Amino acid sequence: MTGLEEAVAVISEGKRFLLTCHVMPDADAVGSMLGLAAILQSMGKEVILYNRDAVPEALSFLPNVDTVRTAPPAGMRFDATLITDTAARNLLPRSFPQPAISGPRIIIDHHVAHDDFGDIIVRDTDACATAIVVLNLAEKLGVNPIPENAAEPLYAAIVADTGGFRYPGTTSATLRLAADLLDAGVDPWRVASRVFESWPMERLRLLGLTINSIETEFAGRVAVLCVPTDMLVRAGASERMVEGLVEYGRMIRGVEVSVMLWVRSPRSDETGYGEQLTRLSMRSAGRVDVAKIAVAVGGGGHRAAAGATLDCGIEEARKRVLSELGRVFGQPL
Ligand SMILES: [Mn+2]
Repeated sequence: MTGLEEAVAVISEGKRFLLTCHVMPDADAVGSMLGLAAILQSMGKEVILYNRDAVPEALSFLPNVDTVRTAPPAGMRFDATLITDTAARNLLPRSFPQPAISGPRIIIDHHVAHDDFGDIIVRDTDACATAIVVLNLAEKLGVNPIPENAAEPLYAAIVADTGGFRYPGTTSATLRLAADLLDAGVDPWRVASRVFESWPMERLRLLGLTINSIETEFAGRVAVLCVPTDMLVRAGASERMVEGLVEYGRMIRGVEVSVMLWVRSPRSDETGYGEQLTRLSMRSAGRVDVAKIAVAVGGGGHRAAAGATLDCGIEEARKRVLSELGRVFGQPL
């Protein structure tokens, strides 16, 4: 974590900070941002929270979630901007404040594939969640114990990014830090039931349709889940409800990689994309590094979970991804 000392210095000296995370934020992005905000507030700092997209409904139970603005604040300058869980510049909206407003940009992240944007980078690729990096930063800032309103969002982030302490990134240190958060007052079932369950009926219907259409490739080693727009319409589901359904492909015995593709409507302020967009999400059962596949088609992520946005329709995207997977499955693993 090369930038840790620099980040501590900038945060200690500054008074007012902008906190943000990647568009379409997930539990680790939001939880790390909310946790960091509460930590800075406990130090007497002023914080403004911003994300272009609304926080997902499943995370609406987290404390202070209603303080996240969906438009950048006007007429304010910041001593620094802290950006959680964000591996690339194009994961921030075009409307993101210029350096004169934002101050130095401090990246707090755990992704292996990173485009190294930002002025100060605090990145621990061994951390199972960005929330772990936030907890290490809090310790260096002398914030101990963790404030109660920081504990729940950070716990939610860790629970989500480890799949409930199941994924390979989970270590004894993860469990010790999680235990500290329980001591700070977190109710584990309240968090787990909201993060993993509490699905709207439409999402369950969409899961049914998606599972019914699963195909396998490479002699059953790759599962492909395609979610065209008409499937969303039939289920009455929204685009955001697709996120995460890729996990079900990985559950099939013998599947090494689960691939999910769905059409995504472009947004006016998105950087670098054309008219037709297909979203790709991949999960590995362990042996295959899906981050490499994602990078090859213009995305990024982790060894076991990665994704990309492709500048084409769903059929063309399927071809491109399967051709990259052919480099892996065309030869012995
Ligand atoms: Mn993360």
